[in-house]
Amino acid sequence: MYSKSYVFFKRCLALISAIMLLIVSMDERDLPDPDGAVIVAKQRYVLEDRYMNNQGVTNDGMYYYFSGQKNLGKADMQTGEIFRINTSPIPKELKKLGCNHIGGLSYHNGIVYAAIEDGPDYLHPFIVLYDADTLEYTGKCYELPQDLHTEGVPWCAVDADKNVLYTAEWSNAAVLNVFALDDLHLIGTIPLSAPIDRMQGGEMFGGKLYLSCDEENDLKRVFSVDVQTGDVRAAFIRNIGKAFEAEDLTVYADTDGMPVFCVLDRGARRKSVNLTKYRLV
Ligand SMILES: [Ca+2]
Repeated sequence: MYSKSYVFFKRCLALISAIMLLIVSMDERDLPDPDGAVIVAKQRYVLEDRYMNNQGVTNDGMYYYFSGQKNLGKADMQTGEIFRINTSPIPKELKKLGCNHIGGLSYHNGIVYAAIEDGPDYLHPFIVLYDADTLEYTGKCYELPQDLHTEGVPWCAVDADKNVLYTAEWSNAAVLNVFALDDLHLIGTIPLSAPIDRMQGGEMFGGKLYLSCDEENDLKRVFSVDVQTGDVRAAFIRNIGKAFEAEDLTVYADTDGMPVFCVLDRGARRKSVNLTKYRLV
């Protein structure tokens, strides 16, 4: 049996949460529509939930995996509810090196690949592997070449078809870095047809790498990269405004096999974290 005070506390929390969700939805009511895509759903996270998922997102078709700066979370894709968290996932040996920030995530074959960096020094970029079931550290982590990640490693994306993982410089990246998925050794680089700035996260779908970029304008476009040729295109324009900070994205196939893009943003004045779902038009 729960005590009366606990029940009262939970009811107060639910009420505050409902009020916050109302305020946030009012703040966002005048946002313009996206170009090249339509919004099909939006999940808003407020109060303590927004600390669990303000950096990274990936999915396995059934669950979302989220990162905050210092934690991991797992949520049901049907409800969006976060039901499992790991509040101390950064391995001790990485903390000793100054690693303090979990960025973008990418799921493959029961493993969540996490980009972890050591700001503001950015001397030790790592990819750390977590058990997707438990969110616990698997004991496997790989330090990446620092000269290819001079501003840290804000994201990573697994390409299961090619058995590789991609990263890039955060600012004005001219190439994608390509690592073997088995042991994360550097295979090479893919020159991009145009530099991409402020990349916050990515995911593969249909042979293309899709990237969420925190552009310093109101567009906040999602770009696609053909990983065969390095050809860069704007996939769609989100039009969410400078007040939002674009974070990682993930993609899944709908019942017709078409992509659904789920993009994380920190909302205006960071009152919420939004997971917005888009379909291409
Ligand atoms: Ca991702």
